Amino acid sequence: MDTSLLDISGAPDERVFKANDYKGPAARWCPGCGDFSILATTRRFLESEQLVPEKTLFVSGIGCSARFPHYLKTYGFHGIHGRALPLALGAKMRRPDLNVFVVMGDGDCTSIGAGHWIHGVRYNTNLTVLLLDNNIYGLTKKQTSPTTPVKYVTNTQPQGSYLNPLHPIAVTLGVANASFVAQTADWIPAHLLATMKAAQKHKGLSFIRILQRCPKWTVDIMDAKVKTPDEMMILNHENGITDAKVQKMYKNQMEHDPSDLDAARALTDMTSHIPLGLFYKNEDIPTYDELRRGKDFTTEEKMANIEIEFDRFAV
Ligand SMILES: Cc1ncc(C[n+]2csc(CCOP(=O)(O)OP(=O)(O)O)c2C)c(N)n1
Ligand code: SF4
Ligand SMILES: [Mg+2]
Repeated sequence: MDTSLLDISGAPDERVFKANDYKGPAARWCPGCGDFSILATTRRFLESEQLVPEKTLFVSGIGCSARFPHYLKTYGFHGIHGRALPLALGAKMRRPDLNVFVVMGDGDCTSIGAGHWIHGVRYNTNLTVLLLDNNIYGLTKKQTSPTTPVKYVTNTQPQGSYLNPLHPIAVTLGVANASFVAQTADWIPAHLLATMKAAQKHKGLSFIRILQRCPKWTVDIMDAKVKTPDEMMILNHENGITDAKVQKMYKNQMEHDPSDLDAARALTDMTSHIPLGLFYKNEDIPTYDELRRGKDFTTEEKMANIEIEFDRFAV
């Protein structure tokens, strides 16, 4: 580790970070991939919040989207498929001072990582989850994922996907302790940026589903949405996510109070439009860290307990 990056002096940090200061090596995604837009917006977000690079950690699993941490000059952990959340929870529990972000694809989060997704939401640890949802396993070349639309032709189900997709927002809203649940789109960077800023302010796990273009495998799914802005329904509320530019650009808007869980759940059934904005927020749910605080054993107590266990097996 480059220890010159660690400030242990306690002196105020006078550095000013520009979006380009967070720029890592050139990203290797297909031309037109929505991940580029999410990466560029993330750098703008890091600048706007002035997040200190060595205090910021991006954790991912496996997939095209999981390459994200490589392309940022912060700390990063490119983990294993479906396991980004437990890795991130471990890091955050040990180092609560870090800004922790989790980047997952729809396969990573809603398929192999589904158990961790549910319990990660329930733990409500203070971090931000970005679900980059392109409705397909991108890296492994067009395999059906749990968010692939029914009847959609893929390389694993060439006669069309058999099952109705799951709705990541509906599932998250069904988990105990869900405290911040939002939906946005990679091609509306102003909305994505406003969403990330709102998530950063939230105490607890912020879950953001980002509709993501994959021009290689699901071009028809997202292109239709990009070209039909009238399909979008912007959710407005004084406690929600607001951006004046977005409000000017999109004609369909509705008021939605993000403290209303039943209304948030009802929105996931909307078929006429795709709602974008803050579905639900609850600041009163304690984080796992808060619940645990003061209940931990000290190092000495842990050592003593281990000795007691060893003694039980002594022959
Ligand atoms: C344990 C394990 N199972 C399967 C794979 C193969 N694999 C790698 S990425 C991936 C799916 C990626 O899809 P998604 O999470 O949606 O990310 P995307 O590539 O679309 O961004 C799969 C099945 C793996 N790497 N490890
Ligand atoms: S396969 Fe799709 S998700 Fe993967 S890099 Fe290409 S466009 Fe992006
Ligand atoms: Mg995917």
